[in-house]
Amino acid sequence: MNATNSQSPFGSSPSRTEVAQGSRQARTERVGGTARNDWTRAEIAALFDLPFNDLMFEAQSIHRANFPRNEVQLSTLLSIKTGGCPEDCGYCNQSASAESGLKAEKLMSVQAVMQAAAQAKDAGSSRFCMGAAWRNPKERDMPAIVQMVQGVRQMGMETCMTLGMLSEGQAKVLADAGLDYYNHNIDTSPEHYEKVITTRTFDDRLETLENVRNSGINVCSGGIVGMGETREDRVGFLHALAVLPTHPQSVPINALVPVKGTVLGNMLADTPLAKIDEIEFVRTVAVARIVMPESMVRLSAGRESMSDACQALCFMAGANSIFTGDKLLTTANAGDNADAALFAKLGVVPMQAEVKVEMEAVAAE
Ligand code: SAM
Ligand code: DTB
Ligand code: SF4
Repeated sequence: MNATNSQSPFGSSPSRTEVAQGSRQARTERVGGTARNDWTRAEIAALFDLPFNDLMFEAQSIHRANFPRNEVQLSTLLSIKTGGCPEDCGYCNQSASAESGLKAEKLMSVQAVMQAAAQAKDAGSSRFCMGAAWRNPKERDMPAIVQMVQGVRQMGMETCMTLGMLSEGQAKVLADAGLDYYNHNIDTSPEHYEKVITTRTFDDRLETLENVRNSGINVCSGGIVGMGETREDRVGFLHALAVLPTHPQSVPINALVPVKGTVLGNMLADTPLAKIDEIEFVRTVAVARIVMPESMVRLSAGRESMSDACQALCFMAGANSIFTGDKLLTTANAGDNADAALFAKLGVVPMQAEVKVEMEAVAAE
């Protein structure tokens, strides 16, 4: 089974046999063993300050030492429960306090989720990420959630869920169901955090990450750039991730998608200059790659309005995962045809799930 099939616009990716035949050494220049979690803010700030070419060289060197050079992992998102969220995240159109006009919906049926997952697999995705606009899952929702995880796994895709805060017990239930990844972002620096969200604290987020980590599920945690934060906040954001007891296995870097009716969307509409500079965005990706050398770095929301050149720089800076498809959770995404064209231009191919697992296993040795 390939990561792609005949229906995928991404064309051919290395087959399982090719992957098995090409030794890991041929695909990377060195393997793992370089992660540290004693980074200081001053060290991270110094990386941000490097001349751009030096920063890119360092990030690309670390990237190719740890990962296949020209492979990008594909994940597909599905909003399994949209809108009406009691949290007040200033960037989010799913918050009940946003005036974005988004209609609140109930949790999707397991069957409808399976249909969407089958389509994602056909389009070449190796991971299916299911997101719910909840503060936290209720106990009554857990049986359906467990069935969704089991069903998607049976299709041969990796599973990821993002359902808000998770208790120790709920993390265990999801781990037992076979969940591969749980996404819970710290979003920004501890200092900037309270300017964006008031209904749950930065420490609440760290507690959920601890529950997930202790359950054995892989942690996916990152944040958003372009929310009016300072360079110092971007340093503090990456520092908070880099000093976790274990680096998140996956680090999504989102560029704010400004949605009218949200606090931050309105703010950006009033002050267009506040939009993040693309070079500063690429620097953030590069520093993430350097300080978390063995983590997958995902170029997440915001690609739809990003030039091919900016995305190419992000891949050069060490991003090696994207969300595919026309839609993220509720907002537009670049789309498979645009992505396939970009991959062809760059000579990039979809990463196979088993390659990534193999790399992670070696890094952990
Ligand atoms: N409700 C759950 C939670 O917040 O934990 C899961 C879904 S939530 C939409 C997942 C993440 O998507 C957020 O933590 C945030 O980092 C990102 N996100 C949400 N809206 C965004 C936007 N407009 N632009 C960029 N990233 C966004
Ligand atoms: C993440 O860091 N980005 C994704 C995923 N994790 C769940 C979500 C992006 C959402 C962008 C806004 C939307 O489409 O609703
Ligand atoms: Fe709710 Fe998640 Fe949106 Fe925050 S980011 S308002 S928790 S859906």
